[in-house]
Amino acid sequence: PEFRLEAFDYPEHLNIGVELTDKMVENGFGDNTALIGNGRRRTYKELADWTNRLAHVMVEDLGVRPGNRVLIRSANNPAMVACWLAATKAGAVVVNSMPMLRAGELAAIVDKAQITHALCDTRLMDELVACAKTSRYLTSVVGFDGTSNHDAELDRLALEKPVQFDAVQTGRDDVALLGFTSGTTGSPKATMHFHRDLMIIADGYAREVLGVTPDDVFVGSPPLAFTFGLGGLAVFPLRFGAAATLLENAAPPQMIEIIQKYKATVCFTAPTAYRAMLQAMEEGADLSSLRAAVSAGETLPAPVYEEWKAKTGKPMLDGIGATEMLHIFISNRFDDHKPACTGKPVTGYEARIVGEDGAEMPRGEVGRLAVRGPTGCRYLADDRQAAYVAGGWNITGDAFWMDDDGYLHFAARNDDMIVSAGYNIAGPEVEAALLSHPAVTECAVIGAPDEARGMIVEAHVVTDHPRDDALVKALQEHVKNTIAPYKYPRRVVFCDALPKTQTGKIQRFALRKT
Ligand code: 3SK
Repeated sequence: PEFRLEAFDYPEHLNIGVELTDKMVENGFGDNTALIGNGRRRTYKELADWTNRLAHVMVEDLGVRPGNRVLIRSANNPAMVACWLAATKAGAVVVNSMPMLRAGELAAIVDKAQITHALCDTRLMDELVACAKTSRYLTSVVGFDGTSNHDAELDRLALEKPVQFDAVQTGRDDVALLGFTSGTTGSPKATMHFHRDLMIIADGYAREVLGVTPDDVFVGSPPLAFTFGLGGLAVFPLRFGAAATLLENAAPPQMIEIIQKYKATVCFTAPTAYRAMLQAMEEGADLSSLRAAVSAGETLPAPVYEEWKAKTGKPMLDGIGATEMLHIFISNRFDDHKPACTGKPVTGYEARIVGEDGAEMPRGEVGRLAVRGPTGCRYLADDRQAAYVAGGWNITGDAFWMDDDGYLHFAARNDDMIVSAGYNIAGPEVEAALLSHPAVTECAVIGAPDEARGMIVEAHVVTDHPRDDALVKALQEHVKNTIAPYKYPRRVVFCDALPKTQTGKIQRFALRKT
């Protein structure tokens, strides 16, 4: 579909829950499949009815009022999407939370967002109940059946309700969502997103870059609690009458099975999963239905990009987003892409590279990526707003450089830059070199203190090969032969797994502490 900037000109009253369900039915998509999960398909009409019944319960039985903050705790499944849409119809501000959070982590979110109501998959109740016991805000915790058998309190109450609901007339600039940052560093921050922001990411990125149509079937791994997942696996398909497959366990074998079964066309995941898919293709998996492979959340190593292109004939769409901006703001395009390059800003967004003093850097020089656009950046009650936002620009934690043609290239997260004997070494570049060695399954590169050089490059490597000195030597030689030799890892540490956030980002800071 054609992309038009004026698509961002939304009516004063806008409710994202209504837009993605009842409006879709009104626009003729009622019989299209909206959600696939727990072995069932649900049409847009069924989703509209389901969310309207749930919204009745929220208002009439749970006492949810416009502006109340409602927490949803679940793995990715249709019931979680239904609860999210229903809560927005009831005018609530939703916080989607990661299913694995413990009571203490939930308490920090509940306090920060002043959450009064929580909707929880009954299989995940214990930690939330423990959190509610000591909370001064959270007064209502209700269970729903994440397996979609409608066998929990919320579902039973909903069955009694009508399928029509007069949604709260929210304004386009009313807050709809609080996105908590995944916290690779420091304590989590909450970012505020309006109803219109959720439309913009669909009408901008998903329409312009992906060209979503009602024939698309989406699959992916990011949790819905992470805005990457909420956009890619709920907002984008539902905005265009397409179908979303939702997987509670979205490990590569499960995604591959779903891609083959439902002929999925658009995939959102991280490079590690794409590596597993490439391996599965070698072993005969047919992933030819995929027309768009979106990679974000982690640096896309050039070998993965190249191999994907060679095997599928299509580019992998590398992009960078942030919870602060809601979704992807810089991306490659199908007809405009380069290896080891993140692409150009999505329409509506601007990017520039700034130095420590905030001044713009010359082309080709590495600095901090600053971005501004219609979906951010607004922290909820956080003193760090001043440190991260200047003149409307969100100063990200990523080091990038811009080439002469305006393409943006990732260098490192600011704290992943290693200064060794006067050399600036970008950890991800060394990681990409290591990943091109067949013995390396996953790796993370950090700077380790060293008396002589200030810092040395230290690689943490997951491998299924024998972990011996011969492999260390082979990896070091491989890096020296792939990139400038001074960047080779002087220390190689083998490990069983890398520490990761719940959104799948490698926690290099945790390795620095070991
Ligand atoms: O790149 C990311 O980490 C990200 C964060 C939020 C939303 C989307 C993306 C890709």
